[in-house]
Amino acid sequence: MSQSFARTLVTAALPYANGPLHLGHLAGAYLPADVFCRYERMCGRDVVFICGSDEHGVPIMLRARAEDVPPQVIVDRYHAELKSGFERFGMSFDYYGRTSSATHRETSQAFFEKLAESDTFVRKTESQLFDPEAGMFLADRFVRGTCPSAECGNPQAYGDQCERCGRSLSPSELIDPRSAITDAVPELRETTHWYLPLGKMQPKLAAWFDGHPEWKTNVRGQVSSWLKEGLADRAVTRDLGWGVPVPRKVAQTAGVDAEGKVLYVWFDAPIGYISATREWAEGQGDKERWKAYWQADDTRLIHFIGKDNIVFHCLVFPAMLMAHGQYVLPDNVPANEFLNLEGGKLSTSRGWAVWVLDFLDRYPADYLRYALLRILPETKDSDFAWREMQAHINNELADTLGNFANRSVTFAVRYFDGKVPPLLDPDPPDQRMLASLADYPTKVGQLIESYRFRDALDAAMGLARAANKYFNDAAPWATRKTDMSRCGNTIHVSLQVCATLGVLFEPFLPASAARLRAQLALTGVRASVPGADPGSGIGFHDAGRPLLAPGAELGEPEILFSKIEDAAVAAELDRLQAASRAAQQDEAPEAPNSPEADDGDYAPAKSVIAFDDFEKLDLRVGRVLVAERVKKSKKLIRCEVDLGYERRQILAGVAEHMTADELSGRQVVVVANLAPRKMAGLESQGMLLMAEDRQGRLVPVEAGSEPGATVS
Ligand code: B3M
Ligand code: ZN
Repeated sequence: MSQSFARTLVTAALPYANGPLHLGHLAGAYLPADVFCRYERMCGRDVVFICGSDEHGVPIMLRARAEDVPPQVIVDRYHAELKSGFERFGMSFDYYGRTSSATHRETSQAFFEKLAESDTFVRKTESQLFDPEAGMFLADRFVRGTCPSAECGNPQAYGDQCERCGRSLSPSELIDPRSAITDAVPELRETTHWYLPLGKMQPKLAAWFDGHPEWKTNVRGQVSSWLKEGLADRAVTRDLGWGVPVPRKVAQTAGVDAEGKVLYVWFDAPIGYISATREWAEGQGDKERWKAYWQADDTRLIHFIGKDNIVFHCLVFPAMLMAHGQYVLPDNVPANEFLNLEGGKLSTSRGWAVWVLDFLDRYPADYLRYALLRILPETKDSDFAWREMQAHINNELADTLGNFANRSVTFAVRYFDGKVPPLLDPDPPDQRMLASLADYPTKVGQLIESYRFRDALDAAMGLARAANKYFNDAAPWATRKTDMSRCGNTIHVSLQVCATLGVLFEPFLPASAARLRAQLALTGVRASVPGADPGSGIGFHDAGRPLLAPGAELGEPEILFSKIEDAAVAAELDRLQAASRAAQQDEAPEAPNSPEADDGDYAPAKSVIAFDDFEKLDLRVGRVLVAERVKKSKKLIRCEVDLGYERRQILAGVAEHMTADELSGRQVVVVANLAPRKMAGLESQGMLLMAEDRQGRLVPVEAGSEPGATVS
């Protein structure tokens, strides 16, 4: 299918410049996009890979307020950090831009103007929440209140979304709203905004979407349900002091005061893909070149994103592009689901995350690439666990791929003078192994082109597995003593397999593939990074034929992958627990003056008890296996807790403080000998220890060790 396109533009979601990269980012959008682009380049196709920092939006403003610095300081810091994280991880972007650039401002203003001129928008004047103390309208996360959903009732819902039940909200829907800046009770004031009338545009969008039955099931499912619910008009401007200003010309024509009005971040951010492509073209010395990638019919546009961005990339941005009229629409939006961590939801504020730069301080990028590719959340959420990652690296990368390469090259160096032995009158297994090489590039390539990166990696690993078996069956260590020419054939074939692996693995593990090729002295493989000459060199699909000439000199053998020790895994788990504890203690305040950040009084100390009294408690480490809200109760979460020696049902009164998902997977401290109690008609067989802070927030007391361990 891809061959019918003259060029491909690939984008990966623009990360918000308000925090560092974690594994969830990579597993969602960036790693699959990188594998895809490297593969395309190796196929000699014209591909441009675009990304950049998303530098607008309320969370960035809140962070700036919390640190008492201008937002530009925040985005400068995180833009630099994101950029270097991506570089060290080995992302092969053609260009990494940022949405605070002048080109971006100009591009998004021109886009907005064009839509205004073609009467795409509707304007509405409505009452919105206004903070009289701060003197500003409270958009999105600047306001908090109680979630209007009766089942949820989260007292800390944001103006744009309730993070507990996932419902998207507008600030005026919140019950008892408070300003996140001053805690003032907001007033209603009239203000005018521009809306994208998605309701009106729905038939056209739906028809276009129906033309893409090939999209991933998870993506189609979400889009269908949005369409089924019916699209609502969306405001694309905000009253905020940070963002791309609403163009004066448009405001004037409409008779609206443009002062203090900016484009909504989700309006300008996707246009960031376009402005970054423009900046890329300029850097290439051909200012107009971006147009071919955005405006020519024979361009294929692909957006790699995480599932929380689906509606924007499959409906809102396409609607904008349609309304503009001069742009191509996305050909595919291969969104991934979420990555969890050690059974719990990833959370920056709770410190439950593995940071990319941290990881790369201790392990090579290819370990991370392999471990994540192996478990990409392609069809459903998946879980990153250190122990599993250790097993994947040790058993698969080191024992299968690395070991095969090492055996082959070392053997040739020792017994064949460091050269590729000739193939002389090969046996059927040699012939079969060699002939099978032809299938791999096609098989792996087709899987990559259908966005099945897990399967693609597994297919490539399949060759290493088959090759190990071939090597073992051929037993060159034995034939070396009895039949040197048969032994030579085995090594010849094995080295050809290594060469194929050295090309096949380039999109997945670029650094290791290069090291493997160096051991084979295999040169001339087309680069998978920008700037490769598409017409020259050994391409991806050339990997199916023998690439090494008999008699060719090899390089130095080296160990490709060293194993991860148990102690290293234990240290990582400790590190994670410690970071999570630290984060709970001084939960990164999102706004300094918010009620949350106000220090209350510490609870008074209790009177002294005898040691014997303490000894009566049977405290145990437990792992929350299942956690679910108890219907009709505001507070209770029903947990099934693994105590090692048995499984208990325990009710925890924390539903106002965390979601069931957040509780699930945690290792907690349980009072195991508390008499059973009935709550909401259910029996609670014990109690989870909770820490309550000065604002009355509860968090479970977390524990290391193993379920059933005693706490004393
Ligand atoms: N910055 C949201 C996110 O990082 C947003 C993506 C923009 S893509 C145009 O998840
Ligand atoms: Zn809610």
